[in-house]
Amino acid sequence: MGLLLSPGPSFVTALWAVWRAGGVAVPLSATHTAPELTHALRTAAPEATVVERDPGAETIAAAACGAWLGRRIDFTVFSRAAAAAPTAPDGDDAGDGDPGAANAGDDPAVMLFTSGTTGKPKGVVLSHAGVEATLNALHEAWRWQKDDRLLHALPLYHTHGLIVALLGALWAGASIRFAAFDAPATWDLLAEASVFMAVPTMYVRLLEAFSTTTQERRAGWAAGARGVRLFTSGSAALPATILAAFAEATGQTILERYGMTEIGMALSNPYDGPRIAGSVGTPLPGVQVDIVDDSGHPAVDGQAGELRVRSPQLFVGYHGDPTGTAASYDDAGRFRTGDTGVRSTDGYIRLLGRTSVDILKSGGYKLSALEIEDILRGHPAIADVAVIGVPDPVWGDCVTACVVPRSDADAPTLDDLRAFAREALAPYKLPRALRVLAALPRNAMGKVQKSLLK
Ligand code: MCA
Ligand code: AMP
Repeated sequence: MGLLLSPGPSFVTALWAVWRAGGVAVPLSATHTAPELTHALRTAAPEATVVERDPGAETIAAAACGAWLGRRIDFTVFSRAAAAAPTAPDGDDAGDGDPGAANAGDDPAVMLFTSGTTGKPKGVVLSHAGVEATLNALHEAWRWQKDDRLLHALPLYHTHGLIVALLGALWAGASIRFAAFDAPATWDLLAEASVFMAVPTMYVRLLEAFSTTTQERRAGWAAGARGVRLFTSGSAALPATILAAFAEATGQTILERYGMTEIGMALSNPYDGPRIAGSVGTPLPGVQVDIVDDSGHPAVDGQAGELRVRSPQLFVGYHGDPTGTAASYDDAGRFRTGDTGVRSTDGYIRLLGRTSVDILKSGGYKLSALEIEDILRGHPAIADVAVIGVPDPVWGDCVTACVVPRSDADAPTLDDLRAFAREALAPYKLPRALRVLAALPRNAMGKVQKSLLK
């Protein structure tokens, strides 16, 4: 069942209904274009999609539905009045009802789309048992409590917002305040929260707002943040400068952790004990993280290699792609993350980057350079194109299009490219920078040498 609903009680109600009915939830995003949504719907083939009565969501769903082989999608509308309902049931009532049809264990629970190195996003299927393993690991490691109050500002169609934050809180019977991220408003709301989870870009934005507001407001925000028991960061590298600046502003040391849609959460700095800047900590309970050198041998402490993971949290597979699923594991049955890291003698792991230059992270969203190139290549003034991620203090990677124009006189501008690609790509995938070149550097095999471009 597709869920095209913005974060809030309607989403939670629909998610629970799908699970109680024994279905698989496929959270979708209204920020995605009709072609992107069509790809997700075509891949997941849900029997129906729950759509909010919101002009944006309805229009986009209608476009995707129409383009999608005529398969019928039921538009079930949830009233905004449901927003008044509490998000977490009272502890004593939580077990009410017959779990009869509900699935569990190895049954698929959710399909989340994530970008890969081969172009269009892949549907990652997670089981109830896998999700439960993530929740149990984090519940213990981060000391979730029933009286926690989570300030939720993340999108719900990815692991971070859906599983780590939303389900993490509900698993503990805690309560949730949904509020779309907006730096000043988020600062104000922190005064009522005990837990806040974010991607690094959000902390950058919070600090920008902090440094540009009045002294009085700054004091109020700092006091509010001091009452929060846990700030976490993940989905992309948290710069050490941001960790330090946030600690100076609020007295709070952000807890950084590492995960991936396919593997759930693997590494975390400790709740008690030193949270080390630039480090993603040690394996969570039940998780094995090996670091393997280029020839497949275990790396020694201090030696860089690829992170390989064995964990009860691992995904069921890429939907409809058994070959891709099998290829994502090594011979020892460990998931190949594509992330490079190094373990120091104290057991903490630092991430050094990704093995593929074609995977970018912008504001915590994973992007495929190839997916963006495929669209830009259709621009009539472009003869050749390569997309790279250039390090950026706000976004992590700045999506940069390196373009060879068909003629100098006709070279496209950044605005042209963005306007052209906007039809097909979500706003966060659009290029933010443009370099016009006479030719792209290629090796003897004709492959673009992206490291040279960078
Ligand atoms: C928004 N824009 C972006 C991004 N977000 N551009 C590039 N990268 C982005 N991530 C665009 C907007 O469309 C807009 O474009 C312009 O930037 C300014 O928008 P603004 O309002 O300033 O941004 P925002 O809407 O506040 O969004 C920033 C954000 C958002 C809140 C940081 O990107 C976000 O929610 N990121 C979270 C991603 C996430 O949940 N990732 C988890 C993946 P224009 O000017 O054209 O209108 S799960 C994962 O990674 C694993 C499992 C893990 O470990 O967690
Ligand atoms: P996704 O495919 O959207 O689930 O993104 C997973 C990827 O996000 C990982 O493979 C890492 O490259 C990256 N990631 C997650 N957490 C961190 C972190 N704390 N530091 C650096 N990269 C991270």
